[in-house]
Parts: sequence; structure tokens; C-alpha cells
Amino acid sequence: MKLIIAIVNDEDAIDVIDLLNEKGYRVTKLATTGGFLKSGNTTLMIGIEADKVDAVLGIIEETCKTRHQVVTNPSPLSTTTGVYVPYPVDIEVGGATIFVLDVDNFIKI
Ligand code: 2BA
Repeated sequence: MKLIIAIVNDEDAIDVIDLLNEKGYRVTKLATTGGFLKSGNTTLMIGIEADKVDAVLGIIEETCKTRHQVVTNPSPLSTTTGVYVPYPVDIEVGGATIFVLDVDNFIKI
């Protein structure tokens, strides 16, 4: 048994969940927040048999798209005055960040 933990963009979450459900995979959706951007993303937990991992990763890959996001960081204008001005930085947010964990016990009561 494996547990896939996939952090995906909010905008892709519904599509990937729908597709996973259509193919018979069960999913738990968590509303999460990225530590760097401090903005919302979605974490999916998917428990599956080991031989289904590649199929699930394929569905995530085909659904979740990489995006560019511009964040505004404060930049020191002068170290002596301590004045900060914002400047835009382009960052690439991945289609999905995925952890595949081994699960020893899967219990349903
Ligand atoms: P955030 O932490 O909000 O990060 C969003 C994007 O900001 C990252 O995209 C990366 O491009 C950039 N970024 C993050 N930390 C950075 C840093 N210290 N310096 C410069 N740029 C940085 P992704 O790497 O695709 O990550 C998307 C989201 O996946 C992250 O949102 C976080 O919620 C999660 N994540 C990524 N790697 C993780 C890890 N190793 N452990 C736990 N969560 C992770």
C-alpha cells in the first residue's frame, strides 16, 4: 500500500480530483497554504496499491500545470537609510509536488 501526497494548484484541484474519481481512485482534499508564497494550495491524499502509483502520477501530470507567478519582495534601497522598495520577482510554481510514502497498515473500521 502507498500513500501519495500531492500538493497542487487550487485551480487544478477539481479537475484532478474528478479524473481520479472517474478512474476509481479515492482522494482526500486538504486546503493548505504554501510556506513561501503564503497563499492557498491544495494537498491531495491518495491511498492506493503499489502497482497503481504510476497510473495516479500520470493523471496528476496530465492535469496539473506549471505556472509563473510574480511576487513582490521588499528590496533595500539603501542600507544606510533602511528604506525598502518593492520589486517584482518571477517564480515558477510546479504543477505538483509529490511525496510517495510506504504504508504499513491500512485499516478501515
Ligand atoms: P510555496 O511554499 O508557497 O512555494 C511556492 C513556490 O515558490 C515554489 O514552487 C518555488 O518555486 C518557490 N519557492 C518556495 N520556497 C522557496 C525558497 N525558499 N526560495 C525561493 N523560491 C522558493 P514549488 O516548488 O512548485 O512548490 C509549490 C508548493 O508545494 C509550495 O508552496 C509548498 O506548499 C509545497 N512544497 C514544495 N516543496 C515542498 C517540500 N519539500 N516540502 C513540503 N512542501 C513543499
